[in-house]
Amino acid sequence: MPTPESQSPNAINNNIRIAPSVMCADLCNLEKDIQLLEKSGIDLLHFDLMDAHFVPNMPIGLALIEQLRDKTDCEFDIHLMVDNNDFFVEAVAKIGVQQIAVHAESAIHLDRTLSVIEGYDIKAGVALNPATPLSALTYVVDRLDFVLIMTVNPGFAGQKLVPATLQKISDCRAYLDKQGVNLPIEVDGNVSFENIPKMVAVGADILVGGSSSVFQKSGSRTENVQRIHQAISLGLEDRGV
Ligand code: S6P
Ligand code: MG
Repeated sequence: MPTPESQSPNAINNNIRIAPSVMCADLCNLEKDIQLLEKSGIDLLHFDLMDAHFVPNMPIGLALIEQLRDKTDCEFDIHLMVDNNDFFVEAVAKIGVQQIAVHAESAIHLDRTLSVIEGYDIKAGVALNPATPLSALTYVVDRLDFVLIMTVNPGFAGQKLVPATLQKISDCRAYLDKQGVNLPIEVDGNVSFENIPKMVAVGADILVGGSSSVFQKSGSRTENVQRIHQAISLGLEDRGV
């Protein structure tokens, strides 16, 4: 049996996973930055795919994701912020990714799109904007492998948490419990050292780390990931774990 010292920090931290947001990385030295992150003990890489239409930004594209696929063994977590979900699902599925979230607000045929993702044997998630009610999950919950709660309005890094989203994470956990499904809740937006304990305490499982944590300029990548683990431990204490 592994001793606590030989376990990964994530095993110790109740399998709360850290997903650095690649759009916040050093894009001119990305391969090096990703290698640094891998050594720091992160769990998956979060890619924000935007089309400058559903959201007014376009930080990274398909070619970049494809080239990075050969450079790391990390799981790829794709967050689609696009109008044409089906086009991007096909494209990233061909590259080889492990999970994809589509926004309920942009997916006109949400059930079909989720079943296409499932057909590729990729984990499927629904992303919800801060103002979108949890009822958007009602008729698709059986198709889901995770839920992505946006804690800022999508499109940009460096924003402040939308305060009501903390209650929303808690409500989402209660909703999933009531449905009898134990899905991970991913949180994305201002997942800062200060906000992580509160998010974890109310039920967050996958933390997208951006400019306010993993990539915060005051610390190295390794120091920042260690601070995240400390913040997770605080949140788990509050959760009673
Ligand atoms: C925003 C995007 C996010 C950001 C991340 C940035 O639309 O989905 O993944 O990259 O939230 O983190 P931070 O700490 O700068 O808010
Ligand atoms: Mg994102």
